[in-house]
Amino acid sequence: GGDPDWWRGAVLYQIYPRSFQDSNGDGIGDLVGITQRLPYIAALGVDAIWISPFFKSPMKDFGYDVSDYRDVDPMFGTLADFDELIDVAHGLGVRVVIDLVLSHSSDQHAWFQESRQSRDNAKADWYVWADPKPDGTAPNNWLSIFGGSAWQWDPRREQYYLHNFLTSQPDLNFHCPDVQNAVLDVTRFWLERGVDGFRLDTINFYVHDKALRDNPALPPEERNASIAPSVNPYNHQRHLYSKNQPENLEFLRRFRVLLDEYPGSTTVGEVGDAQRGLEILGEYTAGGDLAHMCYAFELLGAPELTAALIADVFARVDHVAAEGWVCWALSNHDVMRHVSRWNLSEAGQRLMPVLMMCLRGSVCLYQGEELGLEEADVAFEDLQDPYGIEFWPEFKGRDGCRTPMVWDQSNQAAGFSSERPWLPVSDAHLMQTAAHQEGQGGSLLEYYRRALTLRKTYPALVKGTQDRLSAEGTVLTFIRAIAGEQIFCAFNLSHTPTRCAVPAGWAPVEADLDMAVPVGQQVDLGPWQACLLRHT
Ligand code: TEU
Ligand code: CA
Repeated sequence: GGDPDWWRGAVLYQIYPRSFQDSNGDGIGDLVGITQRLPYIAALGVDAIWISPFFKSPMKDFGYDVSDYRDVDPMFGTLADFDELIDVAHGLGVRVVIDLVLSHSSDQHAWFQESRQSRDNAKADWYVWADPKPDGTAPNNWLSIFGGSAWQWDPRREQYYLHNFLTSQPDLNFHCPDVQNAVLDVTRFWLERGVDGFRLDTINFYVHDKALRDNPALPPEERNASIAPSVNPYNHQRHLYSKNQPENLEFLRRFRVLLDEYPGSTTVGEVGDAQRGLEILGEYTAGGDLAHMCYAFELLGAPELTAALIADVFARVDHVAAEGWVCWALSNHDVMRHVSRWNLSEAGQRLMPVLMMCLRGSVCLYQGEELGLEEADVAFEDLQDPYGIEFWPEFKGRDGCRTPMVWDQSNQAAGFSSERPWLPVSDAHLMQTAAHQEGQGGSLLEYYRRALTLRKTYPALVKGTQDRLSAEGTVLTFIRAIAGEQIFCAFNLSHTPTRCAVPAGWAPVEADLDMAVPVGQQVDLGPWQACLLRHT
């Protein structure tokens, strides 16, 4: 029920289920644990949760390798647990978005097991199979994000199969109509169970070039200088043919037709593309018949957060996605937590939720960011992420942002589990538990709650336009506007106090968020301070 357009400007809370709450003492978070913590999430004031994959999986990529799309992994619970989770969430006014990993499955999926049997079985074309070159080597030069060739030899079929990620994550062949139909059936299965939408993993990888043309090398000037080829050669190739094919849009159109049968359902497409991310995002969300929104990597990936960077990103988004919709995030389960990435001061940490709540677009918060958690230091012996193990020590992998939530001080696992957690709880997190911060007006948790309330109070911040974007020195300013309401927003994204011009006669918004108050047509902004003014 409710507003079918709820997702536009919504705030989603991302849950990494392994690390949120363990309910049965096996050291691994689960669905019952999430359900137990839903009141906490509802009290944050978010509109929805996005739960990272909980489907049946051999867990080679911790659930992003699905072996049965229609069942819950026993580690996480049962379908009945999921139904209960949805009921409780909906009762609390929280919508539920699940994470569909359709671009590839696990090599343990029955579809792949059948496909690899022969070249002429019923599912022979469900994955991307190709003959070797005459010298026996891989069909082309495509690389896997997780290291090495994107092709794996299969001795039974005597062919290679494509895997853009781990060798245990074979890519489904979206050129095959049966594959499209099968994943749409999976999608309907979950819509029928009552989910409100999907985060779609790696949607720009669905379709590959049928001719299997080689990807060109990336010219040196376009390479990310911080990533040496020895660390990950993937970043030195332009992925022209292994992803972002025009047929992706045709599939997304079919996907959208299905979703439109369920009013109020939504999609957040993940388009990871270091080179053309925003352009692709624009293409994939334009026109109202593709993805509802796409997830932007620009803020997640930024090594430094500056006024100029945000102004530039927004200028580019405006141009490419006039009809589309963006979903922003500062942290997630794949990148270093932003407090560490940007080495934020306390004031800087507090400004982040205010900034996010003022941006045009939807927003994903990642579990624990509301507590101010830093990236955990995970020792090599404790590493779980195959991506980290492959590239250690140049790249330490993704475990540092996946350590358990810290709830209270009831035990060494900070209330996450009664037993030893699958990844160690970070000592540095122990003084930042939810229990510590709950009800403390000065805590970051309460700050997040008030920032979310701010967004709900002013409709311009949710669905309004974003005009007059400007970056001057360290100050970012813009105006959010909707019929009958305008909000002027200014942010000092630095440690240095500064002054900025403000519109005359506008009143400060009502919010207890340490904001600067102007004198006349000027405001003095302290380190990492905001000023928000409204005009009706
Ligand atoms: O991530 C896709 C992915 O690898 C990008 O986020 C990548 O980091 C980016 O494109 C770099 O440019 C998704 C999931 O979020 C991740 O956890 C999975 O491991 C991956 O897909 C494979 O399913
Ligand atoms: Ca458990």
